[in-house]
Amino acid sequence: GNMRSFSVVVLLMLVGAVYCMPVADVTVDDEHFAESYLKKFFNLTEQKGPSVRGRISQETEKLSEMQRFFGLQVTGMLDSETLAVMKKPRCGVPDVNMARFSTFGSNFKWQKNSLTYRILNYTPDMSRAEVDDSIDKALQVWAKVTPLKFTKIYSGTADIMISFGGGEHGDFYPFDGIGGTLAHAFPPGPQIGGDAHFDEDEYFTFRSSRGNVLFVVAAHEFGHSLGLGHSDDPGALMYPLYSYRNPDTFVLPRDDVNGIQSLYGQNPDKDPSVAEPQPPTTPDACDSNLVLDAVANLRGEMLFFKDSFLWRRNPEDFRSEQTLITTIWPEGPTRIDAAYENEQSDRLFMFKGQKVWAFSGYDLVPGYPKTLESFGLPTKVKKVDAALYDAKSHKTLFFVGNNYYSYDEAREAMDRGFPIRVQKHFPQVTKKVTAAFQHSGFTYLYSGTSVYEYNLSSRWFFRVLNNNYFLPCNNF
Ligand SMILES: *[C@@H]1O[C@H](CO)[C@@H](O)[C@H](O)[C@H]1NC(C)=O
Ligand SMILES: *[C@@H]1O[C@H](CO)[C@@H](O)[C@H](O)[C@H]1NC(C)=O
Ligand SMILES: [Ca+2]
Ligand SMILES: [Zn+2]
Ligand SMILES: [Zn+2]
Repeated sequence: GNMRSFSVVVLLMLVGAVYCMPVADVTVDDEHFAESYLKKFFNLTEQKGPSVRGRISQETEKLSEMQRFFGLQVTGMLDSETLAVMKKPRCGVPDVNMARFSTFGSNFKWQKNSLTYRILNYTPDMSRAEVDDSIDKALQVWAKVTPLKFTKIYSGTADIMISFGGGEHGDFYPFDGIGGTLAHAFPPGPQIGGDAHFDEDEYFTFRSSRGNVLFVVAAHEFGHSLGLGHSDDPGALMYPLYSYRNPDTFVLPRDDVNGIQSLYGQNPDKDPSVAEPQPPTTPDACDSNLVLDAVANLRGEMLFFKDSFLWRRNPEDFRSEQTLITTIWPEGPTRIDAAYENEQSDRLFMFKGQKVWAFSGYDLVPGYPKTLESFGLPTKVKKVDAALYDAKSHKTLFFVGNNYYSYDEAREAMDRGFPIRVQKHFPQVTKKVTAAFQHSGFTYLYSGTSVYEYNLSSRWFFRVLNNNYFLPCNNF
């Protein structure tokens, strides 16, 4: 039959949920949950007949596919890390055939550049004006980089019909109540094709990070309405998991621009004299010129920060998971200067300019962000380049230009006799310290792409390493 009959409905959706911090055991309920997840998003099919072995091998295969897609360790087994990713809020559209950007093929693109849209009903979570503005901005995200134009209509059938509804809402894809799926949309085509549905059991917001920003969810769904599938690039708008993004500064990432332009081409009306912000790209751990913004520990994991992203790595296994900082800390800063964990107080500090954020787990500690002065750093310090918590002495070292300061965590005051020139105590480091952390009792000072290994108490220098010593390049 014709692809457009939607015998295989390629539904796309965004999902939201809890990030993994503590590790929990996998229960029977979790196994059922995982099975329905794989059916919904990875085309796990109901196996007919009594072959239990066939069923198990298909589940293992689909689970491995899911783990590969999300950059998890590929075990084919349901572990707590995999389960935590399954429980994140996401889009309802399946993740089959995923790569960097994906499309449904040229059969699933609009054959015209002028499209209409209509908002059928409104969510009570926001004012009507906020909904109108969010929807309009979300469509403009795509219009900016393509020849597509969107016109709003108030009656009749539009190409893209937009509605809010909970549970069973008129198609064969009922929503699942609060959590899980946030929305779904249908690829280009007649009737339901192009339409976008939002789960009314979710809480949508205009720009608050406490709730699901409607602009972000809608911009993602409209990607599907225009013919894009999901992307496995964790920075892409078309990544299937929801992350908070600031609507006021959002720029469509490079992977999504490449995807939509592969279907529709560029915007011919773009004025080349107007400087537009460049589409952001996702940092690559395999880039030999990568200079990290900050490195820190968090509850036994290693965190490597770069731009709006971080990689998390459990030191026991040599692979890392990349995610947007705002996926974990919606209230956190991006493009940070430095970070460290105080293991005793179980707090993670992030520095950007003269501001400091403190997090306890996922939560911003009340009273933050504060200023650098709250640590007793002189006002002339405009930013710190790196911060390091020494587990032995409970002192935190702040690297600022060619100098460093020592902060006594117990006294909550700067130590006397500082700043000291970095060169005096760490003569091997000839350029600015750009990041720092400790691991297994050793101290690591990053300077550009090099990592200097020391024993801090004896100031004994061991060796120079490179970024990939701790941050694995997974593109084997
Ligand atoms: C899902 O799997 C079935 C059989 O396992 C296959 O026939 C079908 O094409 C698959 N669908 C997609 C969208 O990959
Ligand atoms: C660092 O040096 C101190 C003093 O010489 C020593 O006691 C300690 O074991 C060393 N630490 C490491 C990790 O080698
Ligand atoms: Ca839901
Ligand atoms: Zn989606
Ligand atoms: Zn629907």
